[in-house]
Amino acid sequence: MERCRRRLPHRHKQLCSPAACLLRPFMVLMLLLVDGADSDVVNLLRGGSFIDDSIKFAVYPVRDVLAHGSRTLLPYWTCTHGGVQLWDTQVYIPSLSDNCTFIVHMNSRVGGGHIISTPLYTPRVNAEYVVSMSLACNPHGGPRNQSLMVLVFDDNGKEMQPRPNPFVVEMDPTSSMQNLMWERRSFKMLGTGKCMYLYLASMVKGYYGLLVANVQVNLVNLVENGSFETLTLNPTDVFNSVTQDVTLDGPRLKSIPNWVVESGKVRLSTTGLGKAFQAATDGGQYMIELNAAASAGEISTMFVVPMNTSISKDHEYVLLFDTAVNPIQINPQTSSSLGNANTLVGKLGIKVVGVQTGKDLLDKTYESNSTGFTFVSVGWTTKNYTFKMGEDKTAKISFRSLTDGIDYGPFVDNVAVYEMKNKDEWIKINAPGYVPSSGANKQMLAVGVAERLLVLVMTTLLLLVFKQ
Ligand SMILES: *[C@@H]1O[C@H](CO)[C@@H](O)[C@H](O)[C@H]1NC(C)=O
Ligand SMILES: *[C@@H]1O[C@H](CO)[C@@H](O)[C@H](O)[C@H]1NC(C)=O
Ligand SMILES: *[C@@H]1O[C@H](CO)[C@@H](O)[C@H](O)[C@H]1NC(C)=O
Ligand SMILES: *[C@@H]1O[C@H](CO)[C@@H](O)[C@H](O)[C@H]1NC(C)=O
Ligand SMILES: *[C@@H]1O[C@H](CO)[C@@H](O)[C@H](O)[C@H]1NC(C)=O
Ligand SMILES: CC(=O)N[C@H]1CO[C@H](CO)[C@@H](O)[C@@H]1O
Repeated sequence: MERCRRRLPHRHKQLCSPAACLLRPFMVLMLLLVDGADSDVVNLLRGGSFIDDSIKFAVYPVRDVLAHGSRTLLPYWTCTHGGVQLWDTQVYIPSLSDNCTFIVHMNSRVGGGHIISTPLYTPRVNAEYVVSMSLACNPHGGPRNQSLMVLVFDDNGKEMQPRPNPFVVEMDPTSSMQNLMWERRSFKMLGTGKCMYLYLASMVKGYYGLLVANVQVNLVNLVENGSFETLTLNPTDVFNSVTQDVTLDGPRLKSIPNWVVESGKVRLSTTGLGKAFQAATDGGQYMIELNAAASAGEISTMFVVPMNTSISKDHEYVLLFDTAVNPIQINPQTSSSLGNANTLVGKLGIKVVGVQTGKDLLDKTYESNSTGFTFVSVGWTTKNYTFKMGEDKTAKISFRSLTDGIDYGPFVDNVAVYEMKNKDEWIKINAPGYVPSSGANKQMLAVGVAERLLVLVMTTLLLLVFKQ
């Protein structure tokens, strides 16, 4: 959000539609208040699960959040048209993968509702992001086929292109309150590096419509398990109960799926509150330290360019990862000439090698140090490097500590690779042409300027209320 805050006033100087000018003070205020997640790998959408612990479903497990009534209590989202309802997942059982989320019923007694998200920041310009959500038909009734339109707006109220086809869900007669038949639906969009909003509009008339849960926006990452969150440790690899880490070595070890310890030794450390170190921007539970047991280590992974994604071999790819240096250990022999015994200098070698050609596609070093950092504030930095795949369709990424003979060194977490799309080309390929799927509820969707204005003002007010 830091970047949202800096960008907005600057942008509006150059391009100022009447609505945007009016909204500017609200927008800036709102962005100052939102401290949403800013990592590339985790869900970028705040409040996508509609969770609000302050809401108690005491009487009847349906909460109206009619836009034009007094009870506009949809957490983080704003209802701008018609009405929606917030449902209790104790009564309406969510799918197993959507643990403990609230559910939004997109219709109410006044018909279909429209809701808009809080500002969403996709930091990577022209990277693909997936917008996904769980949908189910209302088990109590409604039309056989129910549809939901999802639009993406920028902060000037301009709709992002191409417009995705509406999601159409067919009623499953076996679906019930205890066993809702959820379907995961998604579409892709390009990152803009600016603030955007998701707009969900029910296209079903009447009281009964679609249920929505667990809305997510994630970067399309070509690296699998880039956050080291999935582990298959050997029974002999036990986390030390004090330091909360385990040393891994040898290419034969498959402790971290999709990763290999190429040489030396590395440490798998726990991250998060009460763990060995502060979590990286993924907020995950594990990270890798590239030194352990007096040895510099190297890890690697492979990624494949998906079919049909790269049209030109000149396309650029971006490697992202979080890094820092172990801040807790005192290593006088590696500290600077300044004589600060607490400073550890970590030097990281980063390489991407094309598998087909054997060429180095990227070869960099990055040096940083632990000055001023502690285990609860390790100074995580997200680095980005751009490279081209050329003729290669597969590549190997490796991270290596260049400081040998010591126990502690650079950290790596949250590794991601994405392709920088050519925007015009991408829009052409992905434009579905607006063809409503068979059975879609045909209803004109008009999202006027006034409505957008209302959305932003209401979002601002809601945030102010939430922050009290
Ligand atoms: C669901 O989430 C809650 C808290 O968010 C947690 O306590 C519980 O263990 C989770 N259940 C499953 C099955 O993951
Ligand atoms: C790639 O494109 C070709 C031709 O357009 C198509 O036949 C094929 O199904 C596509 N593959 C994928 C994985 O989308
Ligand atoms: C540590 O890093 C800071 C910021 O990059 C730099 O100013 C300082 O000189 C570095 N110290 C050492 C000992 O390398
Ligand atoms: C990429 O890294 C450079 C410096 O290495 C930095 O100036 C730039 O802001 C970064 N870009 C993004 C999008 O993170
Ligand atoms: C619902 O959609 C399916 C395809 O998803 C279509 O075959 C069917 O005819 C539609 N039913 C109605 C009642 O519109
Ligand atoms: C977060 C992530 O990418 N996890 C993956 C780690 O690797 C396993 C095994 O390939 C996948 O199943 C996970 O999805």
